[in-house]
Amino acid sequence: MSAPNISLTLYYHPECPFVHRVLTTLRELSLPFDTVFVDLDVPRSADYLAINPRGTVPALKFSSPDFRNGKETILTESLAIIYFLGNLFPNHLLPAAPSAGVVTAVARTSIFFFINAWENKITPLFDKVYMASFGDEKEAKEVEDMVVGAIEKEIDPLLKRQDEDGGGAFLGGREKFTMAEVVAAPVILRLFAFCDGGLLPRSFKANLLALPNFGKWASELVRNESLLRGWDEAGFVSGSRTKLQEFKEGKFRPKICTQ
Ligand SMILES: N[C@@H](CCC(=O)N[C@@H](CS)C(=O)NCC(=O)O)C(=O)O
Repeated sequence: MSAPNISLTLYYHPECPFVHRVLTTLRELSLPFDTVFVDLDVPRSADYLAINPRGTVPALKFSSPDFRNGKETILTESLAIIYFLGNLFPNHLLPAAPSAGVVTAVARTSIFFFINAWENKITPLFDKVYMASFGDEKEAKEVEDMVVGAIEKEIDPLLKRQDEDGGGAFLGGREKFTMAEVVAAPVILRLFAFCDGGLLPRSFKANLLALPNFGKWASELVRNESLLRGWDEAGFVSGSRTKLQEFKEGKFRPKICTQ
């Protein structure tokens, strides 16, 4: 089965890692979509709050003749949006539907387990990573130890190769991204960019890459074409450096991505 007849509009901001999950999913699935930019530096308009009362991006508007006679429907929250997209038709991000039996059920469950661990144990730490790039060396080192420790404990064991796995780089030894990679990749990309750009210690990236399973996985992950399309690493780093300078001069208060 191929992609259904559906029209998709993504409300986005280019720097947002949660939006980046949705963009990566749309590209992995080769789904056409329109975009609407949402300015996060100003209060959200009444029009946007009608779309997403939380005021956050991403939000996805869709319509299809197959659903409510083509009436427009809104989805919010990155995990809900990518889950919806991943269920539109059979694809590599989620193994085929549960009717396929125990093997497929286990495969889907391992992806769900990974996403659950990432969202509960790792995503909340990234506000601290962002703040550490504005802080001093001691603070950066503390955050490095905390994040590397959490990834080693919660994530690295989930990436250990099992007997039944394939030989590819991604979860379950797959050759292509699953939804687990889609969820984690945008913040790993940003964290590595901060380290390479001198906004966080280089040891932070080196220690993550030294983890037995996470290291190889993450180094393959950040090469994915759907993830990198339109990604302006130099612009991201220089924009962050400017904000850091403004922060040090007391002119800028960082806005924190809320969950
Ligand atoms: N849990 C949400 C988080 C979305 C989020 O925090 N987006 C940030 C941008 S990265 C945002 O819209 N911030 C604006 C605000 O909090 O006012 C998701 O997964 O979609």
